[in-house]
Amino acid sequence: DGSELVEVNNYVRANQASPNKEMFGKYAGRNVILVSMESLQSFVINNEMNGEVVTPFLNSLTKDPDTYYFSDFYHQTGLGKTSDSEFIVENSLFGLGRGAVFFTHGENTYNSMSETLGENGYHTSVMHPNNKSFWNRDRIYQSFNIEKFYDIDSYTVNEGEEVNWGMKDIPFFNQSADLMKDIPQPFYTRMITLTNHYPFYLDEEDKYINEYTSNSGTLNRYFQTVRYMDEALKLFFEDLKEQGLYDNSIIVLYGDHYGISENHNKAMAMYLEKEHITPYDSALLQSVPLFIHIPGSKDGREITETAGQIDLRPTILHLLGIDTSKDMQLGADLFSEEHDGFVIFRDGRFITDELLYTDEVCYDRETGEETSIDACQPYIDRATIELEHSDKIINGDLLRFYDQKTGNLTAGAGKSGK
Ligand code: GP9
Ligand code: MN
Repeated sequence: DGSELVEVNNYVRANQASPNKEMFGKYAGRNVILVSMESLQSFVINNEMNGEVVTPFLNSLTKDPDTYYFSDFYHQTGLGKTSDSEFIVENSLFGLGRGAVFFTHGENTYNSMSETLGENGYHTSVMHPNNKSFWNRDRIYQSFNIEKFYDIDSYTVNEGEEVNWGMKDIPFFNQSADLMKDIPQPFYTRMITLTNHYPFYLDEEDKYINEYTSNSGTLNRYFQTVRYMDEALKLFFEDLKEQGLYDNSIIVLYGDHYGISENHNKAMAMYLEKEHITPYDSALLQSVPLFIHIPGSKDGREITETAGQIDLRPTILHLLGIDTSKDMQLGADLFSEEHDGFVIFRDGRFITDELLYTDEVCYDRETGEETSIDACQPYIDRATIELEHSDKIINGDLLRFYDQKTGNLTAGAGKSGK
């Protein structure tokens, strides 16, 4: 019932991270282009595979004066995979521990980032060349108040432009940049790539590097599809410049979730030159890259703060100068001095700058040695509370009772609890 909202609201209000004064509003009015990079994990960044560079373009961004590169950033998804990452980014809440929230709670009331940006004069859209009803997107995007969904029907898939689950990334980005030029500015668009998807197949002409040489065909092909996506991103930046959209935009790139499951641990161990992949290693392998690319900023650098997808929404809104102090969010602005280096996974694992918790064991992050559970306990408690609060909001459809503009709890909330 609505009374749960009182408790959740108190927690969220008490735990807000105030924006970084220098960054707040620094890029007000810019377009925001988010790119969800399918199955991209951090282990390929600035790494080689049998002597070949895997992500030359993204590697260049890690050293780019206009890019904040977050190297200790993690996905927080569960079974909802891409859709969970979308949910987290839009709402700064977790997905659910069972099933996919996109399917189970598509009709809830939400205060999505799209809705907030819409209220602030932005045109909002998603670009993804797949059937619109996949993951129930068409339905929940209405609940998110996303103005336009450029689904497969907005694209022309020519002969040879399809692989794995849909349209190849290069023509996708190319046609998307064309579509973007006709969107009223400022706009917020969220693009979802598809080529780097299991089972990671490619046509011969799209293979820029060789396969890897382990016993896992999946991991072997993964390097090639990642390399292809990297090329597509490079070309997309060029398209944006050609369309005159580059200078006035913020481009945020992040991995949606892991691509290589624990079924391929033997092959991963070989690649990472380890004896085997431990639970401690597996948790760290959930790192996905995040790039916040701001043309002209000249303030770019690597940021090693431990963080997760849940932090994106307040970070982006604050860069645009939009206050989130009344939002029902569980993430924190990545540029805030009050951001805690702490990321909670959907399954209860967590990582801080000093600790790592998995399989009910507390590890020293630095050494990988087991340490006393007492060190982890405060974080275990906090992870439990935050996951529970998120679940309560979703399962109780509690945002029905919340007015984000005023921060007031409305009709029904709290009444039955008093
Ligand atoms: C489907 C695409 C992939 O449209 O987003 O979904 P995933 O299997 O990665 O969740
Ligand atoms: Mn995905």
